[in-house]
Amino acid sequence: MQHTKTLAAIALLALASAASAQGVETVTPDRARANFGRPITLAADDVRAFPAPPAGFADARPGVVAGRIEELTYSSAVTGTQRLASVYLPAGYSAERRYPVLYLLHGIGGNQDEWRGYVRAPQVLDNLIADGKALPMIVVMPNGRALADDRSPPPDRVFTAENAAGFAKFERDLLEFLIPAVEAKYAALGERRQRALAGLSMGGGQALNFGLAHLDTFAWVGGFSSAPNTLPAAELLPDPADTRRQLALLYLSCGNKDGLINISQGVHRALKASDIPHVWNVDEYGHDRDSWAENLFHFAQRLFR
Ligand code: FER
Repeated sequence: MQHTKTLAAIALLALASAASAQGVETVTPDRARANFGRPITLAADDVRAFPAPPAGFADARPGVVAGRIEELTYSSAVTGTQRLASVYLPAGYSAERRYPVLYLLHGIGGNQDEWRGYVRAPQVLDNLIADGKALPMIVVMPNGRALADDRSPPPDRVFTAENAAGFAKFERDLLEFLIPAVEAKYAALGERRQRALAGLSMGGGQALNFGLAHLDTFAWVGGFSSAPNTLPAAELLPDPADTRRQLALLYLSCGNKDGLINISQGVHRALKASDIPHVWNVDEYGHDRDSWAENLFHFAQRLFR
């Protein structure tokens, strides 16, 4: 028994040092609990950037034509499997036109259904597009866990190194397999100014890590309540002048009751120190869909302008 424990401790240490070589901490259930429970210290500029959306902004509204959701299947050499993504096509979608594309990434326990189900992204977009406040766009909601078994894990396996590793492996899946599949099947504009990458929590960390590393692919990047998989600022911003030149929009948000807010605060402060223009929106929510639906509302209106 003692031996097993020692081996387990050695394995954990090895994993932890491998992860810290990449600058991010290995997730364990205890660490995640501690991270969510971190003390919150708010600075003077940790405030809302925009007024709250109107009541009902995330509800289906009578008279508003809804977009439709399709399931996209694509094959990935990263996982060696056929993978699924949910794709939102705006009302009136026509292959005679071409649309910008927002890639929207879920959290550590979620999958391709989290944004459309739990967060209500389609209703938010339907209303914004109907009101002329957002441009008609395609929204791709993939499964960001690039593992052969990419099902949402049972609760006791969510905060494991294996699950977190799938989120890092998604970088290549996204760039080499998902984006080409989307652009082959849909009437997508295939230019960096017409591609956005955003996500919530684990997906927020992915969006910052992958988006800022591939500004040749994405000009618009958003991290909502980004998780500890977010790379340290020095790795996110190795060349601030180049980041400043290429970014159309960098959008950061977090709730002021979210124990992970220190991650976003760190990115915001580094951006400020490097004079990189960005949106910093701190609302009154915790780590939950109220914050994510509202921030999608604010972010989507500013895209592709
Ligand atoms: C962690 C705490 C939370 C962590 C990830 C999360 C990688 C992700 C939460 C989410 O996606 O909701 O320590 O480490």
